Amino acid sequence: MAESGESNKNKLKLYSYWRSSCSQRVRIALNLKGLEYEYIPVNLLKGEHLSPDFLKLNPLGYVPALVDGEIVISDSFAILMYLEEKYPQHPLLPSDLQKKALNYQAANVVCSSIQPLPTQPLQNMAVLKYINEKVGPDEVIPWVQSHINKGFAALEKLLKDSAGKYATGDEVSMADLFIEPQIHGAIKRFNVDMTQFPLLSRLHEAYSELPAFQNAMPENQPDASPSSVT
Ligand SMILES: N[C@@H](CCC(=O)N[C@@H](CS)C(=O)NCC(=O)O)C(=O)O
Repeated sequence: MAESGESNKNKLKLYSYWRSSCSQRVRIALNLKGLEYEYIPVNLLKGEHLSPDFLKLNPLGYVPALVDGEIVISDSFAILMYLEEKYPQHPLLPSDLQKKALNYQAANVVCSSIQPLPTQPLQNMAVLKYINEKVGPDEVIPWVQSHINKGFAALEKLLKDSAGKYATGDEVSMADLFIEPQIHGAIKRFNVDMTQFPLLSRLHEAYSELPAFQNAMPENQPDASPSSVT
């Protein structure tokens, strides 16, 4: 059904790239909260994130960016915190302070310790390109794997006493939104041996059964290009 101009204007807009893990975690949150959004693809391989129009949304030139009316937010953590306050349905943070802190910690293990190294497909493309050219193409995968392994080993220890069905209990929470896209990239792109990580493997299995996670998967996005090599 065609939408009226007015309802389209009010709809959330997500600037996303199918394979971006940062975009994936926001897609999961939008799905969990039952928020409809317009998906606006930004092709990183074509450099669309560096276009003058996109740089107006995020001067750093990274996806994702969320537009909610007049409000523009361009960092996945900030977007999740914003969504959590503005759309409190399906809370992403437990009220228990210790569990809440654990969620922040797990999220930051992924986005500050693992990801910037860079260990995500298309994360810090310039750094991957630099390693490829200056150190050698055969070094990229082992180097990335070693950093993912270190972060995953830390997550296994961090979550061992709190995990239930999901990372910090029996409800999906923010930690899960960071963990799943990282595991997905580790398996699909970097051939990480997940048998070393039984807890994360179990969580990955549990996420695969949830529609909010399934619909957010890279391969289920409108701009997905399965033939793409990066
Ligand atoms: N801290 C940012 C990082 C965003 C980010 O690194 N996005 C990647 C995709 S996952 C990107 O746009 N990379 C483009 C590039 O490296 O040029 C967030 O969490 O949103």
